[in-house]
Amino acid sequence: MFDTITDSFKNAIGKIRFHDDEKALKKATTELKKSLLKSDVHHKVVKELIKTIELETKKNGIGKDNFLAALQHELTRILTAEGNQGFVFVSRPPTVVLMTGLQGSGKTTTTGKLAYMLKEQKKKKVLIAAADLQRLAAVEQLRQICADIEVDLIADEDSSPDEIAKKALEKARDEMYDVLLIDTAGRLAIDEQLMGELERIKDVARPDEIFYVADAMTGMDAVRTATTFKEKIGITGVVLSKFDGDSKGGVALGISHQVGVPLRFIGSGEKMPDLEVFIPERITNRLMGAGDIEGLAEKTSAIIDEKTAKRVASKIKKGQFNYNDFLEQMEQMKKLGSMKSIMGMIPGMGNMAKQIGDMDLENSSEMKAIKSMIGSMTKKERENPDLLNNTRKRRIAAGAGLESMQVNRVLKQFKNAAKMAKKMSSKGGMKEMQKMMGQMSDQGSGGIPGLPR
Ligand SMILES: Nc1nc2c(ncn2[C@@H]2O[C@H](COP(=O)(O)OP(=O)(O)OP(=O)(O)O)[C@@H](O)[C@H]2O)c(=O)[nH]1
Ligand SMILES: [Mg+2]
Repeated sequence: MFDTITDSFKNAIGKIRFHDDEKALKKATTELKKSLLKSDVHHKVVKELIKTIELETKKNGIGKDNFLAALQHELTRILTAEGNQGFVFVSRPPTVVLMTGLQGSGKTTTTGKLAYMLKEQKKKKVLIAAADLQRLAAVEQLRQICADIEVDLIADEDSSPDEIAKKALEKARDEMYDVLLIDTAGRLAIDEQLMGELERIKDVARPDEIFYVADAMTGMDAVRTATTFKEKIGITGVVLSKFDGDSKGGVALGISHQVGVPLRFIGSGEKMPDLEVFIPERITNRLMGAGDIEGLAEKTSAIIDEKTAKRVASKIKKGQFNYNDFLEQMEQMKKLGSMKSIMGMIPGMGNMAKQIGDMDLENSSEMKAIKSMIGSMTKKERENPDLLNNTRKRRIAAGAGLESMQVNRVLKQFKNAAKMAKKMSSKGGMKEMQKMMGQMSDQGSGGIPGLPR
């Protein structure tokens, strides 16, 4: 997320020294301007941003620190719009959210992602209402999503959308749900019929929030349609979906400021964990290459429980990390979402995130081979792979559809990895790790050994 923009910020910052003159400042802001425009940030937003940064830096004295401070300050200002940030719960539950947007923008997927986030990270009881009766398979799609994430659904193909909304609200109140998310039908374009339907749902559901889900890949259209929705039915938040497909990313920078409604979440993939909270200060840090430790901690703490983490750490230290632990860790990793978005949150790892790209660790051929291999092993063998003799190795290879050689290679790799992890977890191990990371980023685009690019 924001790789290109973060890079261009680095370039601009590099043009100005600790103490410098107006010419250098001009160079830096020109560079900034050029790259922001190239990233599709709206020209009016860019102009405003540059002008303020120049003024502020001059006022405080031209130099790197003041330039950075001005950039940080101005970015946060542009990213902030009046209203709530993140997900806000009302004091008397349920918090009711109406999900709106054009056809195919990602409403249903985002509804599922939000429910998943609230359930997993905030431990909330969530109800989803299927108020989309336009598209034939819409209810079925939502049913599938709800089954996957184990969230309750209220649906009834024979009722009108506003009747469903009414029933859902009653159910949510009676059964003490914390949150009710109402998924609605999309239209190809903004028309009276759609707005009428949304108005009727709004009247009965009295939502605390109305989210507009915009497809990031539609660029400036996302800004235009969000503005129309704001004027016609009054939205309180924007969610940018499919941000993973928008390599430039500039729309996210300008949209809150342009629409006058805060951007609340960003969809960064097709899977349920692929939703990021958009908090301006944190995004500014990320844009300036400082990562987002707060966001990372929030994401991981709810998913990786401390007890398991400690148990695994102690096993690693003792060199006892085995295939059962490995499978368990892989399951937990899945809940964190895409590797790329996680890497981007770690300070200094932005570059690596770019190299990893859209690699799907879970579905990579290596991971598939390892998984099917582990599947063919007995519980005892998973705990202690040294038990495997050649006959068993051949059997396992046959069971997993692999060559014996491949099985041997994976076993060896795993053993080495466990050894390495043991070493790292010892005193001074972390230092070595940092040294290694340092060397890797010095290589620039040299890539990570062993990882496909
Ligand atoms: N890559 C990517 N795909 C997404 C994201 N969000 C949604 N999609 C995909 O976009 C397509 C449409 O998503 P839906 O959630 O069905 O969209 P919708 O707005 O509910 O569509 P209608 O109900 O037909 O109006 C699906 O194939 C989703 O998997 C995202 O953040 N990233
Ligand atoms: Mg839908």
